[in-house]
Amino acid sequence: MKDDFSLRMMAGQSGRDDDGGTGVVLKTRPKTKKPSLYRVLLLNDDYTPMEFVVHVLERFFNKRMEEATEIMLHVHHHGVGECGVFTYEIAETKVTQVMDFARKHQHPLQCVMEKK
Ligand code: TYC
Repeated sequence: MKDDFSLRMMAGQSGRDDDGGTGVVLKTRPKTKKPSLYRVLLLNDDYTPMEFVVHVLERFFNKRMEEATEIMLHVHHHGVGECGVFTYEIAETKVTQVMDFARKHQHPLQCVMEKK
């Protein structure tokens, strides 16, 4: 197993003068790459009660009643709406939690995720 120092050297992250000899020292930094983000969306349907959707937004997306109601009405009128933006694993967990909760209450509510 390579140690952190060896891995940094192999990745060109020595922190030494790297500019090819002009005398200007530009330090290289270990790369920290931002995770991809995913929107979690609710889809409209004709049967799920509005109050249930508001409750889902409060319970799983930490929305206050006012914002939850706005999002629910947006979905009701436009067919789809954003509940939040998360990293892959969190988004996947939210989708599973909402789908399990809707199924348990026998509502056809659909929740999906899409890459930003
Ligand atoms: N259209 C539903 C109704 O009239 C309400 C609803 C809103 C359902 C948002 C799903 O994601 C949804 N009862």
